[in-house]
Amino acid sequence: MKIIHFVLFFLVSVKAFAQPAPKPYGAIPSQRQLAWHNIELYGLVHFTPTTFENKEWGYGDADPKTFNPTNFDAEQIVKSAKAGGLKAIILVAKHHDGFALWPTKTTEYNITKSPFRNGKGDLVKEMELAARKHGLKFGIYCSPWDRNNTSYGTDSYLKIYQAQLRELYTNYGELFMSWHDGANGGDGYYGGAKEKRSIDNTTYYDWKNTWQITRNLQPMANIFSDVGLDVRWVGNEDGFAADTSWATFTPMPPDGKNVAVPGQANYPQSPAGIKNGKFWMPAECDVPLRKGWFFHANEKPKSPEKLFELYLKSVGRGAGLDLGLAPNTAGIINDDDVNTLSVFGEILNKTFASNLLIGAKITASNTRGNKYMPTNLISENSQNYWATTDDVHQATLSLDLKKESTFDIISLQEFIALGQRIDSFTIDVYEQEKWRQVYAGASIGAKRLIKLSQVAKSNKVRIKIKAPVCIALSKIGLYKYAG
Ligand code: FUL
Repeated sequence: MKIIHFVLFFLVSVKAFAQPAPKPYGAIPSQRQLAWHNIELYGLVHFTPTTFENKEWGYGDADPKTFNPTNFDAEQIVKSAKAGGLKAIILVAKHHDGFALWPTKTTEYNITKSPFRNGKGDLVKEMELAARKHGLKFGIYCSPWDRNNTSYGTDSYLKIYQAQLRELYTNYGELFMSWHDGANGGDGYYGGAKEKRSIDNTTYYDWKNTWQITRNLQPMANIFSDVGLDVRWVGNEDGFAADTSWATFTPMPPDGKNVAVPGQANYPQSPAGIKNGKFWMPAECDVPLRKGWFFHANEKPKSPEKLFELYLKSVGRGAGLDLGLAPNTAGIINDDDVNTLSVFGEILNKTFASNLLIGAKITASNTRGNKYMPTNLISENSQNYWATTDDVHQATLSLDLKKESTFDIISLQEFIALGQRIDSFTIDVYEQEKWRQVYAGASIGAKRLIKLSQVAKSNKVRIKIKAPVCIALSKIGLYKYAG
């Protein structure tokens, strides 16, 4: 008898305390994508002869001597980015004008032919070292389209482009991203030919093999393009994803085409992603701080409030925010950009400095077991989460703040290592002795930031969640906008 009791007790204990983790649902992120999700906010630096020509797309004919910043300061650029809360920098090592900012062996059209550091400079290295010194990750954008190169349009150019990627992948440490643009072919200088060269972008860059170089040399670099492989373009350069956003996506050719490649993709679906899409392929929202990607003295930076709005509409919709930074002709970030970045950074810091739920009582209508308690939702440990039992696909979280608090931002994060599971939720706030629904949404994903239309004053919040499978929610937070 005793043994039977012991066995029963053991089985009950196992069920209560050692519930296995929920099974993953649909496409799930890789380790490199999970690392990217943690970064959330980063910058894209454009600084080439095009800056000195005051253009957005250099034709490829600028004399290398025009690249002559009087006061280039990689640390000033990185520190400005850091003040704005940016966690990483992507440098445009070569833009469409074809000018290489590093001493490449692949083309004469490079920084050693400019007065920069008396022809001995390597701007990619300077940016990499500055980024690492200040704790930012580093990534690279090398434009496939090259309006300077005489070989562009012929087979031999692919070898040049791939050799450039190899140089960049081997000499600048671990890269968090390799950024691949969709602008392909057109008119250019092309070694003096000054003509229009069209390429078939479905085959010309041999993306399958080209990206294999990335995988081999930089296994942690997230490949960004219109069609992933790791991060997809959101489909606009305005800095926002759709209100309902899925990290999953299935790249498909547009109507009348048969191959989905950078420059040709199912763009109408890019802002929202595709629910239950084939691949984990979250969106990146790239948007310049000013109007253009390159510096133009007559343009002004966006306001800190506008940046915060874009942050809510990108990072707050499970995407990344890639903010274009444009050094001026001196080679530094302009004062007004520095100012807007640092005010934005302060707003971010102050707003999210303390979660009003710390110390609150959090209960759930269902819990999977001891390891998955709702208290995990406010723990520091990102590996902890609250989950329901396999058969429970709807649950309510009750948040008792113990005292009346003022808030207008609610943050929700799924435990995305197990996929994007949740497909609807509502938020109610208890005010004047009754519940008021303040929000109804669909997707959550890596992070969902909800800004209430009016500030709530309440001591109780209720969140109802639904999913086609059991729920796995990682974190929740209540905050007050500090702008
Ligand atoms: C675009 C390019 O054509 C722009 O010049 C810029 O580099 C932007 C980030 O990507 O597609």
